[in-house]
Amino acid sequence: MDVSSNLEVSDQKNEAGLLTDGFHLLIDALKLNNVQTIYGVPGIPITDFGRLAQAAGIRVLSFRHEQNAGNAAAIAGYLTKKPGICLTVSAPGFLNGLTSLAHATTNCWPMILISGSSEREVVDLMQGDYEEMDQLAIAKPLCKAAYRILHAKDIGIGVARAIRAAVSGRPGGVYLDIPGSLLGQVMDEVEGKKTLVKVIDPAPDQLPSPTSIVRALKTIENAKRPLIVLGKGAAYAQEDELVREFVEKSGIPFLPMSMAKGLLPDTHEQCAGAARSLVLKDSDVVIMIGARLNWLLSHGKGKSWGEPHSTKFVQIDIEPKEMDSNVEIVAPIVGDIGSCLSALVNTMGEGWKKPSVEWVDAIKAKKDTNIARMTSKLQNNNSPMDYEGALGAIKNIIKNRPNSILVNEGANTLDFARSIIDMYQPRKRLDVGTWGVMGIGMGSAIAAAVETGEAVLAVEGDSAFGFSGMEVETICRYNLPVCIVVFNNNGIYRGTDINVSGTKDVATTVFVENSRYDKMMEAFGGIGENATNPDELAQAINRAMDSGKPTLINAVIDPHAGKESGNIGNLNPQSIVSRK
Ligand code: ADP
Ligand code: TZD
Ligand code: MG
Repeated sequence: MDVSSNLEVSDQKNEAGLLTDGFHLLIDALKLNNVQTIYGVPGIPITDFGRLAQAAGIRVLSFRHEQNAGNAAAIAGYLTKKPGICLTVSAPGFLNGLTSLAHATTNCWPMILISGSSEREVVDLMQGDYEEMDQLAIAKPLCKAAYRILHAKDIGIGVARAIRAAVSGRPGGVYLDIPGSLLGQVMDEVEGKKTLVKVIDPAPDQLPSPTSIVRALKTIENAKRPLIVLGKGAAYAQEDELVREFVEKSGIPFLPMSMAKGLLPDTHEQCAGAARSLVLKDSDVVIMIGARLNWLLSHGKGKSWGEPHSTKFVQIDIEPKEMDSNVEIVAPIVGDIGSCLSALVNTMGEGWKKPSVEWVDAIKAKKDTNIARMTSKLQNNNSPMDYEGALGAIKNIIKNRPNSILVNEGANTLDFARSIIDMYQPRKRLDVGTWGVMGIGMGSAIAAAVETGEAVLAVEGDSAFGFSGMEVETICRYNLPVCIVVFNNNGIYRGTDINVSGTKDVATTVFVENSRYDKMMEAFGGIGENATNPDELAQAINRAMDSGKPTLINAVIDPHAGKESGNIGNLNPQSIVSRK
């Protein structure tokens, strides 16, 4: 199908007047709802749709693999509070995008995966159509909602449903199935226009019950060692000033989860990030704000929570089912974070008693000790680099460039960076999220640059980078201000593992020694650099970020420096039979 023929459709007339078609109705429906960017990969049956959307003023960014386009859409949803849109072809393209749709859903980010699909009549009789697959059925268990549009007159309502499902309540991923034949369906243009729906108030405020606010404040008032945990739901909500007001008015120390770092600066005097183990173990009342008591918080129980002493939980979440998911929540507050926090702040009153000096001082002492212990390690200029030296350099860069967005994935590269690099502004740290998924790197970096216009620094393990590395071409093609630093330790966790079988294959975690990832960027016209010590690394990053040119720095990391699975090695099952 050639694009000019479709462009002409809307100029064709029937007896009643001008005609439109599925292509144009879908574009009009998206534009009416302020969709500005589509992330995808072209092919049958959506190639012309992408062309026409681009012609109609939507920014359509083509990727090299749908999973990366999907990860871009997912993080766009997180950054903007509007559904990120990913567009794919049928069966294999759809499946490639599905991983990121499930990732968006798991992380509570709004995203819509729009996939073309084959002829319904043929698919349902399993007659072997081109890329035949019952995509709707497959998507359903992996996302928040899944819809299929069969008639051009339903495109408006279908798009509206998808948008509302993605952003209302707990946000998540939505699948929208677009059979190829739908795009070609023709209808009267005026009638078609009438079918479009602009979603009004897509994510309405959800006010907490006044009783829940009073109950929560009573629990907090009686606490001896209270703690606030800020999660990425709080960052997503974009109620940054209210978060600050509640934290500062209450005087309660706060612990940011990974992607909530910077919601308040990590250098804020109430930040307990550098005393994480202590505050989890010793706190008696914990106020969860947009964070779940999942594996990342040891499910709210056990030794790290100081058991046998029991912690009481207050929880603010928009999803009622989240309450009591792992442990009893003594004071559930169900509502959106803005409404809940403003109710709390307004009900607290002026004479609010701040936490005891002993609690605040104990945290401060622990922070000071931990920070002092790290300081000299972060200043080393070793070659090859260790994680502390390399990340010490990057810590200073983010301090001087707090607007930039930090993308981060890997194992050691992730865990060390999370604890070493302070963040100063909300939604500037984008990482592997709830699943700890490798491969979010380049999709996140691209969407971050596109959606915010800020410079992006992607700190990537060499394995992690490999999952989306081909998108360096995409970064060069769109000339995005992305600087990638590959922490090259020759492998997964470490580059020193040995294959004990004696065959010639290297161990399962080991990559080609001394690779030069920087050459990949040069292949597409970007800038490649090789850094062997922290000073060189800092200079190369600063050059890249000053220039705004696509850059990849191969950072040579000591292959002995990492640990198995970074900080979460304890999650590995152990065989009782030792390796020979
Ligand atoms: P983290 O990984 O940072 O701990 P999670 O992803 O586990 O954070 O938790 C985020 C939580 O925030 C989810 O339970 C989600 O329902 C909740 N949430 C998302 N947006 C809002 C909002 N606007 N208001 C209240 N809760 C929200
Ligand atoms: N596949 C996917 C999609 N997600 C995963 N998390 C993994 C595999 C398993 N995995 C991790 O959890 S971290 C990691 C893998 C493969 C890579 C770690 O190596 P790295 O980082 O080079 O990125 P370090 O610095 O060498 O530890
Ligand atoms: Mg590595």
